[in-house]
Amino acid sequence: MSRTATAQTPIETIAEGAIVLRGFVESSDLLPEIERIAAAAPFRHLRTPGGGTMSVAMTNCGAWGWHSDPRGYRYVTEDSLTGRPWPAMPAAFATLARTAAAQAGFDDFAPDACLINQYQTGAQMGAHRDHDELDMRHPIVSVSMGVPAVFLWYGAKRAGSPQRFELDDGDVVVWGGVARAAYHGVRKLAAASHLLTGPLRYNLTFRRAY
Ligand code: MD3
Ligand code: FE
Repeated sequence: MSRTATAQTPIETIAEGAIVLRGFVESSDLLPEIERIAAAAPFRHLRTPGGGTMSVAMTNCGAWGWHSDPRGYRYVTEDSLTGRPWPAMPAAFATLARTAAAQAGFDDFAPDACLINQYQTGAQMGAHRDHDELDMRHPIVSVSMGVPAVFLWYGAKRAGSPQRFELDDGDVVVWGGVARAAYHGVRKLAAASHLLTGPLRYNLTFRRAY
């Protein structure tokens, strides 16, 4: 693991193309926005093409929202629960994503989608790649809040035993270049309590879908 000191943020490289900005955000600034978004577009457990139901509950903000149902995975402009457009992406969210991406050398990142994942105790995300976006040259910025999780990094192939990294409250990761296409997942969330979120973990992923 390498560390590059900058004036503001220590940058860790966890894999080629993937940098972690530890404690880059104050989750108390973001959680009220998440509550506001969830009041308009509630968290829900999406169904998958394979016939299952995701253990992670999801909602979105921004022009496009990630959606899964028995027909497949795709980005949609309307929330199927409410029939309304997704809540707008707060300006502070877009600025945070742009600033974090710039730290990794991606200038002018302009996300048009923000998936909000809510993990309860025992929720997990199996190994997958994010490839529903049109232009994979754009990075993805992820923000972790609340209870820490163990992130699993498989790399170019799903096979083999993954590397593990802890993602804590306030950590931001920028995934670009060769890391953008890597397989990754999240281990079953352990029972724990965070001052601001209780037993929950939240993760924001900022993407450029179109
Ligand atoms: C690596 N979310 O929503 S964030 C997802 O913690 C997702 O909720 C996880 O994977 C979570 O798709 C992991 C870290 C992350 C996000 C996107 C990536 C890692 C990534 C895209 C490419 C490679
Ligand atoms: Fe992912």
